[in-house]
Amino acid sequence: AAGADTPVVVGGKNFTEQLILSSITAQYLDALGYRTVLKNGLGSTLMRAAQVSGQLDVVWEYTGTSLILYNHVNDRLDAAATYARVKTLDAARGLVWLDESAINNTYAIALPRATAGDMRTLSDLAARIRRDAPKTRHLIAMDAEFAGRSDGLRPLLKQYGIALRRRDIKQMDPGLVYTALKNGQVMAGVVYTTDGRVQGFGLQLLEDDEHYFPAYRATPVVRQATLDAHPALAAQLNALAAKLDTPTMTALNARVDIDQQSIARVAHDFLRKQQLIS
Ligand code: PBE
Repeated sequence: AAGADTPVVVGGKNFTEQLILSSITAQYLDALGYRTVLKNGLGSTLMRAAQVSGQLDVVWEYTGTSLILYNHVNDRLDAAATYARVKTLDAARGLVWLDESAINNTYAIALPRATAGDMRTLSDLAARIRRDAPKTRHLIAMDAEFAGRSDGLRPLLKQYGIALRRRDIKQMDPGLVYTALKNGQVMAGVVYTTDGRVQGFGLQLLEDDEHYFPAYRATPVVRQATLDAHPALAAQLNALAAKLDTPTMTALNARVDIDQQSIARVAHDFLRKQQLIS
């Protein structure tokens, strides 16, 4: 049975922000005296399944991801209602949404600033693709997860009336999207708005003027059984979530992807600076 000495397993996905958040969490809990195990590098669906089945105790999940991808709710709710709904729905699976951080990491379509011209919105992009000659290629880079997600590519194209050819969709590892944009190998790419390379590589984000994407607030999600075994854990993780917002997270992401510092060091420096560890 789970007890106070049972290790706390911290999960994470397979992109920079998630590697940092899971490392921060594991180092923080270690310093507080927990035994922790770190299991990151997972895709969203796998991470979710692993937590539901009890293999992961603590993860950072995004509100909109849980609403649409895991809980199959397709209504577009505001940020507060999205959080409230996933908190209620996940409670039924024994998962507790702690306090939301102020990190909103949404998807966006980006172009190199030099080639964006006067395009500012996704509607501008749709108009441009419609206007181009039928033979024009419109290569768009994205990770495989986005290409298949129910809050991802297909419904986005439908909502904006964009007709993309299958051969124009270039799937790659999440981090390679930024390289492809930087090197001009694609016209556009699907990026994460808190990624340090948006600013670092001079990318122009197109505004989601039809409000397709939900709020994606990063929040610690913990199994109820884990909270029962560790009564102080919820307050400790809430104290951590309170220190994180979009500018802070974006700066941490940039230290890894632009300044090439190690995940572990960036995580450690953050915890020290916030006086969460000594
Ligand atoms: N996101 C954007 C995705 C990847 C980055 C936070 C919406 C997710 O992990 O759910």
